[in-house]
Amino acid sequence: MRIDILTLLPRLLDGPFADSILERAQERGICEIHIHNIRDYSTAKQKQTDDYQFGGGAGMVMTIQPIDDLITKLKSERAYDEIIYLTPDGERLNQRTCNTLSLKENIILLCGHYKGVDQRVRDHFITREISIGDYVLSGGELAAAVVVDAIVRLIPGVMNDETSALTDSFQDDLLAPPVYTRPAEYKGWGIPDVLLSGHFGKIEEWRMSEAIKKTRERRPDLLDPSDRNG
Ligand code: 6GU
Repeated sequence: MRIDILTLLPRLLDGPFADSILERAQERGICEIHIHNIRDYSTAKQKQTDDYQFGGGAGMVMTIQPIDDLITKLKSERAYDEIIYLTPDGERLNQRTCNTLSLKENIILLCGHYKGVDQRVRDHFITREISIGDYVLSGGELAAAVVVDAIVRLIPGVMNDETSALTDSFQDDLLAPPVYTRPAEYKGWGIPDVLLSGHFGKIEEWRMSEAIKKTRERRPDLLDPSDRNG
């Protein structure tokens, strides 16, 4: 999988892909992440990338030209499955969307800033718009990092058994049960006896019932099939 991220603030994305699972995925050649500075493609004299909005009002709008040139160049080099705009008014990201995106070959993530991009960019280039939740970030970069992390870890070969995606919260529409590790007693705080029983069937039964209990308490919406998001 190849992911191209288009941003005005490339330094914000220096850190998130350099460690752990995302680092390993790139080292293993399972995924390539390319960060592009939109400013490099501006033909304006001061390399401007934004302008005042027509009709007036506070806040700058990202202009079409540098984004068009960058996207057009990338599309001339390979076919893209999705060109995604990260925006708080997009569809809310969920595990189902992550599973779908993890199967794609090439995707572009466009990070918005200020008041966002000129609507014509959205109308003519963007195939999908994604939000990572109901709150406002100062730009799409951190959202892009979230999307990349959530999808790359699902690509076969990225995770080993220990970090298997199969037991994640949400993968089966349930929150994950509690986990414990050594020591079995710490400052008098014990752990559920069943986990020390060695009885695999009973342990699985306990985990499932804890998962259902936690989901019912915290996210009853996940248990209602009519209310599944996506
Ligand atoms: Cl994708 N962008 C911004 N700026 N804020 C957000 C978001 C995205 N998702 C939630 N809040």
